[in-house]
Amino acid sequence: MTSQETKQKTRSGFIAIVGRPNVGKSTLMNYMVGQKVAITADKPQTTRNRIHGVVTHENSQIIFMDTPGIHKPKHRLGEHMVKIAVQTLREVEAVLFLVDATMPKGAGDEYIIEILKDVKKDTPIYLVINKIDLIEDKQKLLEIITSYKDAFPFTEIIPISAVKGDNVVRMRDLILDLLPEGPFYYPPDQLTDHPERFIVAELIREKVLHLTREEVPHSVAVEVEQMQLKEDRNMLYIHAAIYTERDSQKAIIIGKQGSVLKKVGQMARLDIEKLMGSKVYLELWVKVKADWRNREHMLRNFGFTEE
Ligand SMILES: Nc1nc2c(ncn2[C@@H]2O[C@H](COP(=O)(O)OP(=O)(O)OP(=O)(O)O)[C@@H](O)[C@H]2O)c(=O)[nH]1
Ligand SMILES: [Mg+2]
Repeated sequence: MTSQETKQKTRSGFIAIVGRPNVGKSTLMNYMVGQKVAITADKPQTTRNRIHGVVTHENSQIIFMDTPGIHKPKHRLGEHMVKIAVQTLREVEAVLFLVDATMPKGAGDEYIIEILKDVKKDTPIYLVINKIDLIEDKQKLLEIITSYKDAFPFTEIIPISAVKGDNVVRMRDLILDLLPEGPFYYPPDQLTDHPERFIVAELIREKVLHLTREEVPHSVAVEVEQMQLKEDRNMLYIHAAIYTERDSQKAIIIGKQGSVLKKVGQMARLDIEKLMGSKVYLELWVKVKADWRNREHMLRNFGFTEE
């Protein structure tokens, strides 16, 4: 083999990121990718789909698969979400099982560990202890490590901070080392599998998540109905509908004299402009679709299909 041929060999692999809701899976993936490809929020069940985050480094490509947090589902949407997460474990090069350093190992984590026992033999499974920036007493970290060590033979235990980036590059390098020879699945400049339309809808949903509380954020789905670039004015026109389940939730999302909806629009517009690199005109509607999270055809319509 000539040195030229050696040089052109590429390596690649799919890496699953799983864990309970709110532990920082999407934050970690965004940090790795270097751009927001998945929305994040200080609320459980933010991510609802599997989202690829592509990291191309020299002759290697890692495809991270961010997944919905594994939880006890209360409606069909939740069932879909958990199914997606569990299915992701089937064909991957390695698994990152993320936990929150500020929380002791609970029943939810133990449930996931049981699922991990069914992962194909010889697949490296890393325990990634996230949010270590919030831990002052290092003894606490040791206690967490011990409690997990006894529960499963993890390939390695890696404490990180996905927000600060502590230890994240080291973890990326560990993953790069285990990639087998394989093709690039994405062009090197592509960062995610979802179209811009999906990310736009997610960014709008993220703002609703940030600005509302309790059941309201979870009752929301966003559909981009129209997205059109008016070349002459270098302006992207976007019409999107925010679906919710009840009139009372609709009223909260709109807010007094439209104040909440206005804020959602302003914040989302800034993010979308950053993403698209053009000026954005964003028009939002709030609509009610009773019990959509339990209605199969609505779920399909919003893109929560079996894969
Ligand atoms: N302090 C601190 N906060 C973090 C860290 N990583 C994530 N967070 C915060 O934790 C919250 C949840 O983060 P997400 O990335 O949305 O969590 P997730 O695991 O994707 O959640 P789901 O999609 O609901 O399953 C957000 O408020 C993040 O800013 C970290 O390393 N340190
Ligand atoms: Mg997430």
